[in-house]
Amino acid sequence: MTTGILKVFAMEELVQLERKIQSLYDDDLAPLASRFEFELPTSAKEATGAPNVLFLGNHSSGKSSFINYLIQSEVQKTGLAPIDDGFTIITYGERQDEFDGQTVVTHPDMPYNKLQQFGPEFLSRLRLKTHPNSLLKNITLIDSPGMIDAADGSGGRRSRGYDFTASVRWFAENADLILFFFDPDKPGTTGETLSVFTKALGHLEYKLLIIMNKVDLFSNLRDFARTYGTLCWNLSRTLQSKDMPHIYNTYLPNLAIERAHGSVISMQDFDTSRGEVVSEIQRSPTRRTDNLVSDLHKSARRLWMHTRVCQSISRNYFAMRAKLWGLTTILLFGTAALIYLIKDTQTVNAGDILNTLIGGLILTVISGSFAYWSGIRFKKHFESRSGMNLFFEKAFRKELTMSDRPDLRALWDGVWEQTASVMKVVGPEKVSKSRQTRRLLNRLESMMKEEIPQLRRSVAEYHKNLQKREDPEDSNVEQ
Ligand SMILES: Nc1nc2c(ncn2[C@@H]2O[C@H](COP(=O)(O)OP(=O)(O)O)[C@@H](O)[C@H]2O)c(=O)[nH]1
Ligand SMILES: [Mg+2]
Repeated sequence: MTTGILKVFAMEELVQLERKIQSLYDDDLAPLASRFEFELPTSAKEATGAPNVLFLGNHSSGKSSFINYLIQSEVQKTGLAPIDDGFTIITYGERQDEFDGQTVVTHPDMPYNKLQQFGPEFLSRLRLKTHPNSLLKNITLIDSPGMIDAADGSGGRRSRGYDFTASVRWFAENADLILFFFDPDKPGTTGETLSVFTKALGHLEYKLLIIMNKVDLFSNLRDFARTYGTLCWNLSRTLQSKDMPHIYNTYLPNLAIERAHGSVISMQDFDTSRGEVVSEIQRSPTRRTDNLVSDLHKSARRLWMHTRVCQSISRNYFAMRAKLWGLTTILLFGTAALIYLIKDTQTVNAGDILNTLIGGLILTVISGSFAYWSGIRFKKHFESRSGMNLFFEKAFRKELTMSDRPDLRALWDGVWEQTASVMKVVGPEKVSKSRQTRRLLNRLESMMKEEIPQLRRSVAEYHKNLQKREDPEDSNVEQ
């Protein structure tokens, strides 16, 4: 940890960066988003309060013990039997205190009123505890109930009385760091762990640390290797990212079992690993700013793609209409002009004129109906993925001909539904093409090219400086 003054100075730099991020959202993203009816994630605005560290994992994997170790106090109850069945938010307070769920979600100073959506069963198990440990001044810790093997596919809803997966998703989205605990007893994935990994943590892997805890329980290297292998195997089946995450192998020295002849495995590496986890926790304010930059980048790219596809749809729609209605108009005026020209010609009689008129009008009606039908058919594209894909390919033709661009296709995966529903409601006729819109889009592109990378560099620079300034003597936790 840094000394008091440095910490205040350091936090001030982060606050400045967060303000800058917020102003980019408000001044540049929001006006364009509202022109294109694009829903920006609200997470940037919800990110209030101290950075959050969320503890998840099997029951009795050591989550609560790790929290107690961090704040060097028995704040949370621990034990082998499942003790907690709700979430506990642990935050700074001048003295130790405890609040129930109802107070937490209705308190005007606490950023948790959205938790009401999970219902009374959830709230009756929610707690907020305050503690005077100074680590909590900058970081809020969130303990969770252990996973249970609910093989009924309800994501724990039936056995717990509330939607566990959805509540984990809420905490995970708002967390800056997620620690997922496993222990030698359960390196596998129980029904609930599987559901949490796939439904609640999808796309949040970048803030996830996997921890295999209680490694002091291994009596030999063979057991350790077998369990570690099982955990890797199970994770590779459940995690969506292709890269295997780093696994931190840790234990708590005060709880480690004493072996008569000492441990056969050297515990030194595990001590280092625990130190790394603690550093990551202490680094979570920086991580939070980094996550905010990532979120901003994600939103900017999504909005950019949505806007470009909407504009391409509108251009194609008007081009199609111009062609078909143009043809209809030419046919109509052509018929009128022909009749006007031939009406005084001696060789032409009234019957010929009538035939020309009927022929011309039939062609005009056919062309007009075709134009009308094409308009309806055009809008049918908004109802399917394959229909929308055509517009995506058109909007990004230049980029896609140069290379396959899996990054753009992956982005489109997450955007197309919103673009389709906006087009269905707003219609291609009403897409904004004003000069102001073009200016906002250019602005967005330059933000993605210059300001966002610059913000990232500032956060990295800040982190580097922080490490240099760090005073190992002034650590909160023995590592
Ligand atoms: N041997 C050993 N036991 C641990 C360790 N961490 C926690 N425990 C014990 O494991 C049990 C469950 O811990 P707890 O923190 O309640 O787990 P939680 O359900 O994940 O919150 C308790 O009896 C702890 O004393 C560890 O690193 N080594
Ligand atoms: Mg616990």
